[in-house]
Amino acid sequence: IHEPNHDNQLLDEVKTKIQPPSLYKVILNNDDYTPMDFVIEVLQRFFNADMDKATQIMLSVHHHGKGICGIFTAEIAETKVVQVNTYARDNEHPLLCTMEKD
Ligand code: TYC
Repeated sequence: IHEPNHDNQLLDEVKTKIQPPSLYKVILNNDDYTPMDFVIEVLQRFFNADMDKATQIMLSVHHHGKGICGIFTAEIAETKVVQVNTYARDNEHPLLCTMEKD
């Protein structure tokens, strides 16, 4: 005899165990001191933006206070944040990169 309830119970168990990873927005925050050219370089170096896209994002952050550089899984997002903040501090700029759950 076919017992669909048992099939559904198994499917529900699989669905509770297999979940796609949570995603995180990596955010650049505006400040009054970091040169625009440096922000553009960061976007090209760490987020593979071309000159046009990097300029767009930089100007959006400059005008609106924050901007999304990319959306990544947790480990990649955390790595981007550390790399950008380390690079900014090494170059003595206050540029701040953060992440938030998507
Ligand atoms: N506001 C900065 C300036 O006028 C430029 C800037 C843009 C700084 C984006 C940070 O995330 C940033 N030089």
